Amino acid sequence: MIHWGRPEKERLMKEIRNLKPPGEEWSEFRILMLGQISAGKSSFLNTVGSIFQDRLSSRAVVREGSNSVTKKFTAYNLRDKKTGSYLPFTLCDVMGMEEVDEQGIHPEDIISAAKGLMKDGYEFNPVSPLKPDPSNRPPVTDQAHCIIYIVAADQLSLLKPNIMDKVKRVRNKLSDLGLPQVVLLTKVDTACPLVKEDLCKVYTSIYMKQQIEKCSQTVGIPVSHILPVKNYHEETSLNDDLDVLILSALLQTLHFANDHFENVLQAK
Ligand SMILES: Nc1nc2c(ncn2[C@@H]2O[C@H](COP(=O)(O)OP(=O)(O)O)[C@@H](O)[C@H]2O)c(=O)[nH]1
Ligand SMILES: [Mg+2]
Repeated sequence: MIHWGRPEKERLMKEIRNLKPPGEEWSEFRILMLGQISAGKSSFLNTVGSIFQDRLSSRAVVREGSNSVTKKFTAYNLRDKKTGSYLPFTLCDVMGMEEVDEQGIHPEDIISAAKGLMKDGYEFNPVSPLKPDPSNRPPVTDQAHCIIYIVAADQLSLLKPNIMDKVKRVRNKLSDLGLPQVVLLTKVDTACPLVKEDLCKVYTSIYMKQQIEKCSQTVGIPVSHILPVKNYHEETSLNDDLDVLILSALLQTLHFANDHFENVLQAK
């Protein structure tokens, strides 16, 4: 049974603000966001920020058009209005992936970012990836604990084969690092008119179910790791049901990150 509305939103917010990674070394979950440009990475970050600020907030630049605006590695810490403190996770935004090899984030840079080798503010160069210093052993706290692929639900059939090849290549390496991976399927409103009318139909719409299965096959990630969301994009105020959908996806992602911590701790 799925719950919607204000009480569920508050329950999810409480659960998220009280999360803490297991073990002594870590104080927060570090989540790396990847995706084709315009998939809604920056919008997702702003939506999460808005929910915890209780007002529309726009930390990352969202832009129309085809070129990636995000050119720097940026780790965002979001503040919780209720407690005044930072939330227990960091969302890392990177340059978008593009079809052409000389454009968009270089696959090697994705791996460097996941390993914690990239400094905040690092400027991406699509033709020349970061050359990590082999002696550099970044602290575990700088490493990513979960990867989010942001995929636009209305563009599933437009996912470029070359981008999918890049994703498969990095996916294998990220899996070798033991990192859990999820897909945030954004723009469910544009993909399905029924959902646009009533967001609560997102889990019951047959069309959405098919899209989730299609996404699972295309990206090679199990259906249980594909989380549908809608970001704020043209709204003028917050909406409880939209917030529930976003917070559910975020909480699920943080649970997967927590599982990763448990694996790392056990392997010690
Ligand atoms: N309808 C709708 N539009 C969205 C959603 N998420 C993002 N957008 C729009 O998609 C465009 C690209 O979003 P952006 O966050 O800049 O994508 P990025 O390149 O991945 O960072 C912008 O025009 C957003 O307003 C969504 O869930 N629904
Ligand atoms: Mg962006």
